[in-house]
Amino acid sequence: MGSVTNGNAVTETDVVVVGAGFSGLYVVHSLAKLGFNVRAFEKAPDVGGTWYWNRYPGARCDSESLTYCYTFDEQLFKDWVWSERYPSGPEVLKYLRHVADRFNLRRYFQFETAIQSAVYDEAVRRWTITASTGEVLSARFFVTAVGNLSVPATPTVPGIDTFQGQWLHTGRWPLEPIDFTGKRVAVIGTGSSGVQVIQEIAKTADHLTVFQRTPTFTIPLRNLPLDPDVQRLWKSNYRELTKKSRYSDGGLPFFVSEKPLKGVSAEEQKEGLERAWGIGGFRFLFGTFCDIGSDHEANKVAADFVRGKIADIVKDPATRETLTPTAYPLGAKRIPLDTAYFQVYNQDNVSLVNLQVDPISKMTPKGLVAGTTEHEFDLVIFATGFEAITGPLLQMDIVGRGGQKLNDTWADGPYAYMGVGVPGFPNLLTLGGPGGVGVISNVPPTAEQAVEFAAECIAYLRDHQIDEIEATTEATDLWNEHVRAMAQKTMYPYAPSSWYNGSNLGKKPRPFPAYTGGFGKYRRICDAVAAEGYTSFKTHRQGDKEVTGEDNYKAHDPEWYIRVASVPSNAELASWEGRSAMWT
Ligand code: NA7
Repeated sequence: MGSVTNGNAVTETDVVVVGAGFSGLYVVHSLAKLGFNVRAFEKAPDVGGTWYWNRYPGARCDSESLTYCYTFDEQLFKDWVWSERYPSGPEVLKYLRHVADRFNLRRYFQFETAIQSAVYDEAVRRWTITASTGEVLSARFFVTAVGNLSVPATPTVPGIDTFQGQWLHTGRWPLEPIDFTGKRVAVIGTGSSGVQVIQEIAKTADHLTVFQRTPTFTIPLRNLPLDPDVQRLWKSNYRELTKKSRYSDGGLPFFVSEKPLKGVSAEEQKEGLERAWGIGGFRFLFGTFCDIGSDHEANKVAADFVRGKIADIVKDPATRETLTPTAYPLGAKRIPLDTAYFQVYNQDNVSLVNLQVDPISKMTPKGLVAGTTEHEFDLVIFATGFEAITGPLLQMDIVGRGGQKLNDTWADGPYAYMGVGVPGFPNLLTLGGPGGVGVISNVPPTAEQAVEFAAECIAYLRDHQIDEIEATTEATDLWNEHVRAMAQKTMYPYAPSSWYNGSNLGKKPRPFPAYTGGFGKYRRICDAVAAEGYTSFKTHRQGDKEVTGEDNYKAHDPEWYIRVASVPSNAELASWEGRSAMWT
């Protein structure tokens, strides 16, 4: 449907969505099913979100395959066959393409198109959205499904343009494969991407030099071909496991220990940690002892255990010392999972540079200078991470009420009421946004919850003739306070540099941007807000002269959040399961 405004053709639609990753695909599917006109935009030539771009060798998800997929459609879950315990990047991409085909979702998307600006028109309570093609849209709702790790951060290194070799970022890897054989390669960065790519490049490069800023803890991945019996068993327990993961702390249906490490003997501590080390994955953090993430003494025992493993592997004492993290607790920074990360430093073709001693000052035609040494390379790889959380949102010029820019609103750090609504930006829904659980919980179930909350909210507003919804400053302030108080009980504030708080970009750390009370509890809070008819938001009913929602909301205090965040009863879980039928 089109109309003409001010001489320019303006396409009218109910909702504009940005992004074709896990959230984007599902929100488009959900809104279309609910009868809305949806237009969706994606910069990449196809679906996949961050998995479209992160094609570096060794790229792999560190959530297990059977948990790294949608659960909204039982048949989809049962039909798709995963090949390994953890999915490789290409396998995740193949899965998302299958989802797009299966539900015929590409028809809603315009690919290779960025949203350049979104300006809220208060007079008509709609967003005016401009795409890079020049198309202008008018939409009641603007839904961002842009992911938290999608805009790569490449440091500004003087002289980068003079380098005569090739340089790449792991988050924007070219489509054609790169052969490292016979090459002198640099990798800068030792986060999850760095650890994965280092392990691969070390296999074939003539020489690999790793430039490390902060030493990292890693936990073994223990990847394997996925046992068909395990996959069958899992699928036959689809309902039970899905329910568990939807109410779990991290979006994973695994056993979570309730036993404190400090409550058992040193032998039992060692035995529990050793067993989990053998199983691999994040169960090391959740399935061993419940106080590793909250008690500094317990954390130190687990961290010492990991440091002991590094000492067992790395032979050269100086390299071992540089690689061993000592300045922050285990889990304060996102822990990479590895296959043979520390082992590569025993190879003759791998060397390590400690950037805390020898910082990079410039790139030259031949390579780069760290400290007083010029290192020569054919290929320099930046595994330096992302402009996390805010990057993709601030790339769009989002302007709310009274000309207020999101860029300015978030100058001291990003925030959103329950991760989804920013005061001053009505009818903008930020899926997986700051203040939600997006950055610390398993992505697909988290994305499903965010989508279901947003889609149900938009449908509720339509059914109640409400044309505007906005997070209030009061409720948002209280929510932020609650989020910050919860984060103080964790190890996250003790990270020296972290993409969670933006300090990875050399900026002043911002408040921790996620709700750490657990995904299940967060879901309960969102459900309660929905059940109350979104009264903690301001709303405006069509035809009313003014925003009557002003006195319509009640700002929830932390006590309210804590109360509704109690563990659900089985009866409640069963009724939730019934409700989820609308999504299948
Ligand atoms: P991360 O986890 O942000 O890691 C980036 C790495 O690059 C990390 O080791 C950084 O050191 C290092 N880095 C960043 N900027 C620089 C500069 N300017 N100079 C030297 N080194 C630098 O990104 P990843 O892509 O590995 O992983 C992101 C997430 O994807 C991961 O957490 C999973 O959730 C999936 P630092 O530690 O900050 O000192």
